Amino acid sequence: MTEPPAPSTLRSQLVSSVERLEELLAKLPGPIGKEVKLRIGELRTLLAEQRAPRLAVVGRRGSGKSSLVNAIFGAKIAELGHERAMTAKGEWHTYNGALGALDILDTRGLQEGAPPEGADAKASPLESILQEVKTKAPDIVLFLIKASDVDAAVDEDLRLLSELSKSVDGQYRIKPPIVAVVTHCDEVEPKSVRLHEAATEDAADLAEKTGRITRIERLLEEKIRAIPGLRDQLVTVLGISAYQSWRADGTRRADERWHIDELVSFLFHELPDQARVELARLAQVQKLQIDIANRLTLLVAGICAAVAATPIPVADILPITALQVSLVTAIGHVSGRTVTAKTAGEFLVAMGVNVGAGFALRETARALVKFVFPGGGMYVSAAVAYAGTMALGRSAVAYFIRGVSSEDAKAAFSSVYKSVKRERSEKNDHE
Ligand SMILES: Nc1nc2c(ncn2[C@@H]2O[C@H](COP(=O)(O)OP(=O)(O)O)[C@@H](O)[C@H]2O)c(=O)[nH]1
Ligand SMILES: [Mg+2]
Repeated sequence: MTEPPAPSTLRSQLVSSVERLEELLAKLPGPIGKEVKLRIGELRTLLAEQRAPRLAVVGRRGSGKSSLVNAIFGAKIAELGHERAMTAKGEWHTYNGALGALDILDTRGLQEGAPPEGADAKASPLESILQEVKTKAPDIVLFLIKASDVDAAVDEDLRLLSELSKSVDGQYRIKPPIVAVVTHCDEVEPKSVRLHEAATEDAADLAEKTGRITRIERLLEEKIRAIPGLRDQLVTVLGISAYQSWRADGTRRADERWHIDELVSFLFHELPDQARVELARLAQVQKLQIDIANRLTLLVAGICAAVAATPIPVADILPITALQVSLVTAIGHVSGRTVTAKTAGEFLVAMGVNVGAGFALRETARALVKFVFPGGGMYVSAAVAYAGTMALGRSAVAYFIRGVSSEDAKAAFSSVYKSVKRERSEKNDHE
């Protein structure tokens, strides 16, 4: 068995496939080249320029900042501060999970008692945070507050939020989106009602609890919208539970998370493209992974169709096939799996390309030309290239993200191929 390649190796494979595309682009004439160029630009941003999402997290000690990081990863990545403030300094820290990384600016609360160990006693919390904003701009500012604190004075917390936002605007000329998070919602009355097991709870009790949570969300929203500097940046106010508990041996004892996927979806939509693949992958939110995979599929299918419409010899069609292999690799990557070009080639074989054991990718690519481009002549119609790529993308989503069997993925391939091809041909007949 060979070791799976490191994420950085996979990333560089994605980068080189985008670069190969750019070389191919140089061979395409006029107007087609321009459209393809736009699509490649998008692919480059999504795949080749990937980076960790940068989140500034504002909230008092104990509001659940570290827990939220763990809730997004679904694993114990950040240390919880049960007794003392664990967060030493308000500074950027990269949390690395098995499937990706988050860049977190974890602030310490403004009204801390004893400064945490290692904290710079001279710099005020606000100063140290503003200092960190100079090194990197956050993509999103998260404001965390316990459900039971929303009623009390939150002015100090909102002042910090305001200063942080002003500082980002002043330095980068961007007003960062703000996502307000009401934490510890599981502890809202009636306490015994379990949000994470809502289906088995008494409906009236559950409604009472969620009703209370909604009122807390609205109250916080009013307070934030009352501040002119924050009003327009507020994306949403969302109640969550981030509670997870681990035993000393590292195994998880309890998972009482609630609304974390919803929160991750809000973050996803506010992030720049460069950071979206990373979030969808590390947070394992299927819907977002499918969103990205479908977008990649459309982009690559469009490029393949444009290339097929250009009269170029079959030798140049091979790079298209390599691109389709890259599409499968990229979809595998988004799903959180390690999919090399070889594995992707094997997937294509499983989709119906019959080659002998011990094939080289190059052989697969040749076989594919016949398969994806039935008839396999010198020229391939745009409709066929488009339908083949769409079918590959959809079957890769079914297999790698939804986790269906390879038989079902193959069935998806055939049905998508047929229907897209029919649509495309009809469309062309009417043009
Ligand atoms: N019940 C409940 N406890 C939480 C939640 N979020 C955090 N906690 C607990 O609150 C305490 C402080 O959390 P922590 O993440 O360290 O807060 P931080 O100081 O803001 O980083 C820990 O004991 C957590 O287990 C939540 O949503 N529900
Ligand atoms: Mg903490």
